[in-house]
Amino acid sequence: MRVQTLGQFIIEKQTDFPYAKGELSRLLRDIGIAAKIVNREVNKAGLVEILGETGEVNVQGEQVKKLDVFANEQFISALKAGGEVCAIASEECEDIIPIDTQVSKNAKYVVAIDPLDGSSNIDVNVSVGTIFSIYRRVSLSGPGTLEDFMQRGTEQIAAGYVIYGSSCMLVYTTGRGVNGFTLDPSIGEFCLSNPDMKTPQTGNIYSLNEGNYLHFPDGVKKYIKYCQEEDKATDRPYSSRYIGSGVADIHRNLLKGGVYIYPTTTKSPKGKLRLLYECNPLAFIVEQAGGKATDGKTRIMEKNIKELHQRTPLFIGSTQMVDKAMEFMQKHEVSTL
Ligand code: AHM
Ligand code: MG
Repeated sequence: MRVQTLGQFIIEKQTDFPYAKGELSRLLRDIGIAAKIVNREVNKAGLVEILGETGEVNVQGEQVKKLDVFANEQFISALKAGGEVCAIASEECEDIIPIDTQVSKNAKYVVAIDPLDGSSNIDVNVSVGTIFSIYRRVSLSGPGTLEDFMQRGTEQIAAGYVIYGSSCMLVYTTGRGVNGFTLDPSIGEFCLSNPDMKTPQTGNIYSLNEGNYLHFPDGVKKYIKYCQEEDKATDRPYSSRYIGSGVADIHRNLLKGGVYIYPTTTKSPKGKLRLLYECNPLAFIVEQAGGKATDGKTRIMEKNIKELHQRTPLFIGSTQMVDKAMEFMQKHEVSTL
């Protein structure tokens, strides 16, 4: 079988965008390169202390960094050096990072990124991820502005995630289906492994942090009970699977069918996850794979965005399962959304 690398695939797909001059392709390539570097560090995370003690990670005289800080710096510097973006928004940074370099003078795009999602899993050898979202700028020239990021999810030009798991995968969409690439460490390239990914319309996995049960809206509580009921026709009870690493949970559900829910809780009345660089890109991918993403009421990608780090509840996954959960939300609405 012919192996197709991410680079080759991107070049072939460039003809899908006759008006584009290759900037988006280069931008995706830059993200792929940063992802490989982050993957290298994630893979040796367990050695950090040992290597740190002997000073070996500090050959460049650098301090041993926490992985999320490292990932943030890698993506920012890859995007800055690539010259295709005029601003970056990151979960790690309070404000946007406007880019004002000679190479980015004519940059058309902005990138919103969660450099290392699933941070509670970093130190325990469990999958973490990166999520990214690309928009065309709305400001006219110069460094990008906050306004460039205040666009609805439906305006995304491309979105993707990287999962640093038992293997490293990059999954992305430009609005023409979803393709997945697995890193072949022997050649150091992402190779097309999951072309035109489609998610099942239904499944038997539900993923949410049940520890928060008492703080969930009634609709979610009732839906959980529905998932646990015995019913042959719908293959219930469903399995409960929750890694606590959004990319990993949603990636698994994308492949196998399932629903991931992060609802409002009394502790987080607006939900926990961020609209711009977590929910919108994941929603774009899942929708492109034939699934659905809402906040329990409204389609995620149609939500208005007013703040960079805006939170939202999230119901995402197989269409029929999201619809069912929303049915429960509507029936037991007390309106916390
Ligand atoms: P993070 O960006 O601080 O890592 O938070 C996002 C993560 C998701 O990956 C995950 O699904 C969720 O938060 C887990 O939250 P909780 O520990 O509250 O269940
Ligand atoms: Mg995150």
